[in-house]
Amino acid sequence: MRHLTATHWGVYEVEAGAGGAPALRPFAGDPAPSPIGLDALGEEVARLRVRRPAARRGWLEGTGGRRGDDDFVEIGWDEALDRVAAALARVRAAHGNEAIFGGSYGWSSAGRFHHAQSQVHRFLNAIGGYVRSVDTYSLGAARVLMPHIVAPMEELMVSHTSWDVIADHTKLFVCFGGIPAKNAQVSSGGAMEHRIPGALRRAAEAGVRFVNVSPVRDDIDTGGPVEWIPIRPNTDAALLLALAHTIHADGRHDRDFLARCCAGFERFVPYLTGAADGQPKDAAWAAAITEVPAERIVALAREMASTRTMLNASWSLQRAEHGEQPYWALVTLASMLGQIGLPGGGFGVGYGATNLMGSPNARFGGPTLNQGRNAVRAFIPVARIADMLLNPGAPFEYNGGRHAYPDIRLIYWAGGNPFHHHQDLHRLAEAWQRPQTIIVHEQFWTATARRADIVLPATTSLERDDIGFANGERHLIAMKRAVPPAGEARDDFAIFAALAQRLGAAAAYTENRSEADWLRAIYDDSRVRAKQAGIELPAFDDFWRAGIATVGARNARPVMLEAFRGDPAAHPLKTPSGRIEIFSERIAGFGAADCPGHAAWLDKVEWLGGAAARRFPLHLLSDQPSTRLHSQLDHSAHSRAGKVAGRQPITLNPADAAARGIGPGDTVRVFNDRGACLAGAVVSDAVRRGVVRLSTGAWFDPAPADDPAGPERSGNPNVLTRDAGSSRLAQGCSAQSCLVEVEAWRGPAPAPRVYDPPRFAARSS
Ligand SMILES: Nc1nc2c(c(=O)[nH]1)N[C@H]1C(S)=C(S)[C@@H](COP(=O)(O)OP(=O)(O)OC[C@H]3O[C@@H](n4cnc5c(=O)[nH]c(N)nc54)[C@H](O)[C@@H]3O)O[C@H]1N2
Ligand SMILES: Nc1nc2c(c(=O)[nH]1)N[C@H]1C(S)=C(S)[C@@H](COP(=O)(O)OP(=O)(O)OC[C@H]3O[C@@H](n4cnc5c(=O)[nH]c(N)nc54)[C@H](O)[C@@H]3O)O[C@H]1N2
Ligand SMILES: [Mo]
Repeated sequence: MRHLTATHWGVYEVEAGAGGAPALRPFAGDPAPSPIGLDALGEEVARLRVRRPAARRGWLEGTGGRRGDDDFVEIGWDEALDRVAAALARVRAAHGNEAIFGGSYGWSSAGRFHHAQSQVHRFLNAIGGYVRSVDTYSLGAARVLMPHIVAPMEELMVSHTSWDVIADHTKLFVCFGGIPAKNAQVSSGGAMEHRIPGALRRAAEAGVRFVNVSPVRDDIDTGGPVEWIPIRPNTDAALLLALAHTIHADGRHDRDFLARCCAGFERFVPYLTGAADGQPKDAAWAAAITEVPAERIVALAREMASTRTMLNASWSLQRAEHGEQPYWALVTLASMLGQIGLPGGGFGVGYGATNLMGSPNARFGGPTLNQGRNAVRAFIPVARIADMLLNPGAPFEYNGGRHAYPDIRLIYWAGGNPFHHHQDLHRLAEAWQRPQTIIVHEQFWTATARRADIVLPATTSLERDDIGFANGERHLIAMKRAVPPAGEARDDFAIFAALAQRLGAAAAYTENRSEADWLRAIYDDSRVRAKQAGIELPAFDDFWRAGIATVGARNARPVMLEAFRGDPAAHPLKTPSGRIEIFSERIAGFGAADCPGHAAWLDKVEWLGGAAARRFPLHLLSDQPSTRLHSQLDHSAHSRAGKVAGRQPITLNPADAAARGIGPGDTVRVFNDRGACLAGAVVSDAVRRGVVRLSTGAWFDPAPADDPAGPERSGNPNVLTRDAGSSRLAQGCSAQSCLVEVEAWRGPAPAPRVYDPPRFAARSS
């Protein structure tokens, strides 16, 4: 029997394979299916499952020990649930719910009911609340900046001009950071029809000229020629300012658009021309910062002003120190070009970052689990977790406000992997020793599971019923259980229901509904919202029987900000002026020197033009991995096939490799003052000189306690990245601002150990 299952990286068909065991096949309805999930039922994946509840011995026996070094002891479910409930009750009684950190950031799985982050938030709300995290690692700087100057990121993301409009109208498409089809493999909830490879090909065939401004060449593939402008990382704001300078100096800025649709242009001009600070932001100035020749900058600006031009910034640009600035500069330049709201012109913020941007499909609010109300007000910007744990009570700034870090005694994590996603992991490992109790639900023995006090085994999507839905996709998927749970794994929902029962909150958490009741309820809610948006979804039973529901493609061809451009008074933006804010009084009023009132180039701690580059002369890009989603399925055959000698590949330019005596396939040590890791060398001129690329997601595998100075062994870039906010405005993750050195590793190299299942200790008492 065939059913469908949804993952973030695509829909798969579950069929009987050899010997009758279920096997996964690509979804026939997908024009470019992703291989990421095909091995999800493989032996390599199964051997790392968490099969029984397990407790850290020092925590279980009250003898201390260190998270990360200690043994685990397997225990029964009843004891595990009793101990977790008791730990929660103890912390609430002694310190209140303000001492529980339940941010639990992470992508978890695609199904919308068993969405672990929603489940853990709903559970913690049912028992009195928790300290939450705001924003995302994806879009820390942009999510805070963009609502002040144009519109919330969520709104922009779902309203990008569609790819068919681009093919018909765009003449010049300038992307900053490519349009990586590797990233568009995924969409939160399930990329069901992978559109980007075909869309790029059709646009190129229709005559769109693509220019890629990026430290790497291979983050776009249109099947045709693409001009590559190999910019220094983190300097896009300077280039964008110089493009704006040229357009202004030529008098080709669109005065009508600036007057009708924008606010504060006249307050930005003195900075642009240098009247304010003596430094014109001209092409010669930017050439020294960006290493893009001044003539190319001037010529590109003139091309932009004379033809229908789309500008796009990858999300990576804002995951950096002062990551707000390239986004603000992009919007500023697009406003000066005056093509915002015209078919094929204006700007995009993340074409290619996931499958969503540029989708033509109808929009409606899909099924989601209501998380309830949080009675605790304290929060942190998501990437400030180590600061919070290390500095309880310390002040921090965020979006114009002053706040204090809460004093956390208990961490609850389900559906995320902080020892994947956070920066400066050695610092996080220290901060992680502070709380009394750390509880983790996991499917696999990840680095985070290995640093918990108690790990509760969670089922995978293939082991439970759920509904797959993602913004901008054409289908809802009835995800039917395909295999029995591994070992004693339970659904997150079942685990929380049992805990809520012990804590007297069962009714608040479950509303006396079973899994089946919930699936029907969240589908029916969504069906009402769909109807309001003019979309007819089948009744739940028909949907479940058919296994899929298809939402018709809408006929309209979306153009971002079209209505606003047509009549800004009738369709004002949600900014203070109702218009695009080239100067923001509000942000200027926050008084943060690292995010002034208009787009600016600001010097950085770690970039190739700064003093730090004398010791660490290579800029590390830790981009998203092509062979997996973050750390998920890193142990699968597909991800492993992408490794070099068992480690994450690092790509070096031939000149940088030769200068260090490094050849393809060599094991190298990548290091800076924060840490070191081993990686496998790939030598390619697809990365510019001075830049190395080490994609994220190799499982964190630090040297053992008996070799404290040894390097991390699987190639995890987050032992190197800097743990600092993008600015006092947004406090976003700034992983892309990181300098390193690389050297050949001579002699035998320690093999990664993290892909071996843990060995369990016996209980001493
Ligand atoms: N250096 C650097 N670091 C980065 C980035 C970067 O560009 N550079 N990117 C950042 C970005 S944008 C992001 S979004 C983050 C991603 O960081 P995360 O979202 O934390 O990474 P994942 O590996 O997807 O972690 C999800 C975890 O949830 C588990 N899981 C899946 N389904 C379930 C479930 O149903 N129940 C339970 N209990 N667990 C489940 C998986 O096994 C996995 O361990 O990383 C960030 N880190
Ligand atoms: N296969 C796969 N796809 C994914 C993910 C995954 O883990 N695996 N993660 C998903 C998630 S959670 C997110 S948030 C998105 C992230 O999407 P992005 O943040 O856009 O992804 P990255 O791969 O980090 O970067 C995109 C490109 O930007 C380039 N770049 C980096 N720094 C600079 C710079 O300073 N200037 C310029 N001009 N270019 C630069 C990089 O070299 C890279 O080629 O991806 C999503 N897609
Ligand atoms: Mo992300």
